[in-house]
Amino acid sequence: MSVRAVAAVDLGATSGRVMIGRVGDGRLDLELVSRFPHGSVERADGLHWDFGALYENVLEGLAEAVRREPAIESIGIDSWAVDYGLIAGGELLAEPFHYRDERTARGVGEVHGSIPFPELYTRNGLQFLPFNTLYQYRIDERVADADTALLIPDLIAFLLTGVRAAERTNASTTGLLGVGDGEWDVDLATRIGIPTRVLPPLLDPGALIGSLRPELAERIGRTLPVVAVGSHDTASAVVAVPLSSPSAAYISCGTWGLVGLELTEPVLTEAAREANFTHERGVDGRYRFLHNVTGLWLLSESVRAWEAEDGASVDLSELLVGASAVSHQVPLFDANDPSLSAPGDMPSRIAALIREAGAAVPASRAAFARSIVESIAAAFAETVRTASTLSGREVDVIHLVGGGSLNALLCQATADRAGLPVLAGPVEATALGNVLVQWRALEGVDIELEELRALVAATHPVRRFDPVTPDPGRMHIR
Ligand code: LRH
Repeated sequence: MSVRAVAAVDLGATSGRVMIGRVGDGRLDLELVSRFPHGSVERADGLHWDFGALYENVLEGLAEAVRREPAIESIGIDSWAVDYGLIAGGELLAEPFHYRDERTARGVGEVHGSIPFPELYTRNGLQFLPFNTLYQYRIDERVADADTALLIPDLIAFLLTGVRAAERTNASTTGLLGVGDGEWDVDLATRIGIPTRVLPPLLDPGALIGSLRPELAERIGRTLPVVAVGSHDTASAVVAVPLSSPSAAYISCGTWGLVGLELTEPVLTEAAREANFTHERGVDGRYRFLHNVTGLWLLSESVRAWEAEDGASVDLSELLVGASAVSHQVPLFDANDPSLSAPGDMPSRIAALIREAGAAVPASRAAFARSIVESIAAAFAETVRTASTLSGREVDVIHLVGGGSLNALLCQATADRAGLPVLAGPVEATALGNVLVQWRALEGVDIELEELRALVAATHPVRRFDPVTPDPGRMHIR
């Protein structure tokens, strides 16, 4: 077995990157080629993604990757879920909306008017999130003009190759896939008025999407295949969680904290529905049985507001050092409160929640940040407990991967509140999962996810946080 090189395009909600992955002979590593900020832009009709800039950055990153590593054999793309572009006659009809745009509430009312949520849940197994794609499609007038709707990674793959396809892990976040068979639920789409012609053929991770169009091959420097990976970033991240047993829970923590278990069968109980647990499709037909907890978004939006207030940059790591040193009680708030979901003045909104609960708002930014971290950790711990109860699995360890794994305060607080060890890392789980699935496809042999995870475990040591008995004086539980 020799070492193979691939390019991974990994797009999060606040930044994107292109990486070179090298795998084989016991090796699994990443080289960062480019990292670019991106995010929301306010337009006359609401909140969008600056897709034009994003796509340009992807092309530039890929060209640079091929310059640095001419042996690259394929490209894989993953991004945040649910958002899409509409295509008519080969052209993108309009800039994709951002899922945090508040227009989606109307779609929820209309869809649930046709199909009550309990019925929806038995069909698609998806937790209620007001931005699930089906609610967005329902109120998007441009869908009527489109011949195809493509989620963001599929849209980029289409622009690169000309091939229209829907990768299954991400397609499951539309709410239009059957939870049991993983196929488009054509009857559901029809009942809520979504023309089935816009739903492209489904592909599994590992399948070939197509080859770079000639003009792009020229710009990027080589003709390369684009291979489907777990194109939902969380699906790729879960591939690279070094889960050692079914009793291990995971938290993929970036903007969101995706907290749950990997299952081979769905748990479509009333209790799971009421706890709002989702069944997103994982790589190799696994289920990602999880719940969305608001993650680092609360910190990044607070920092953004403080920077605007100060007219100067605020260093998050310094803030977290200060937060770690706070030894007095901090109030907790519900990290998933809907008032915290749109971009805006996060510290004021959080302060309002704390006041409503009758507690005193922390006086310093350090204590405020501590309050945020403890509230996220409390929600993480609670969600792990719920996942365990709903699935009947006793959880004995929590893997925390993604950007949040670098936040030692968050990892320790999660361990303390869950009363379980937290194994932190890899920080780049998503890109690693993307690279591993491409590598497996190139090798063309059956390799179990467990074997891929063993390679992650061998090459990316985790940092362990054991729970310490909480000091009751320091904690202030809701
Ligand atoms: C994380 C994520 C998450 C979705 C949200 C829209 O990046 O993909 O899994 O729920 O973004």
